[in-house]
Amino acid sequence: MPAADQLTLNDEEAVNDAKAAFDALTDAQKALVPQDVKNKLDAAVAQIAKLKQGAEQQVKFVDLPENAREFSDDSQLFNVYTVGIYVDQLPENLKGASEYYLVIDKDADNDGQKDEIKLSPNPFNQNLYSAQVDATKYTQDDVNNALVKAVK
Ligand SMILES: [Ca+2]
Repeated sequence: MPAADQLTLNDEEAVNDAKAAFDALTDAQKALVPQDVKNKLDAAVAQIAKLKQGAEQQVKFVDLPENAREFSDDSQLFNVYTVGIYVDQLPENLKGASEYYLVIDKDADNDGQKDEIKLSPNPFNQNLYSAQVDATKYTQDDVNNALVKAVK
């Protein structure tokens, strides 16, 4: 097993197996396991949890529950899509953030980074965060496949 800071989510199964094997030991057997091995296992378990949390804080827009997202194609009239998320309907790990962004896998502004569009709280409904996405730069698929990023 690699050191904790070298772990990736590909190591999740190996870490879980190691943890399960350790947990299956009797207390007497556990006492015989050197402390540095226990520390390494604890660090690995914590690191995997951290990696998972990081990964889960970004969910594809289209993968959000249906009542947590709103998409309105206003491209005919205004050349925009209106995109919204309902915070109280989001998966637990996305709730309670101070800022939400739509991360689109395109670089229309040519800054070398994926484009991030900030979703702003609606002044009349704090539960709704929304943005108008430029339909001349992005397709509906771009929006559906965009990641909703929560910044705590
Ligand atoms: Ca960009």
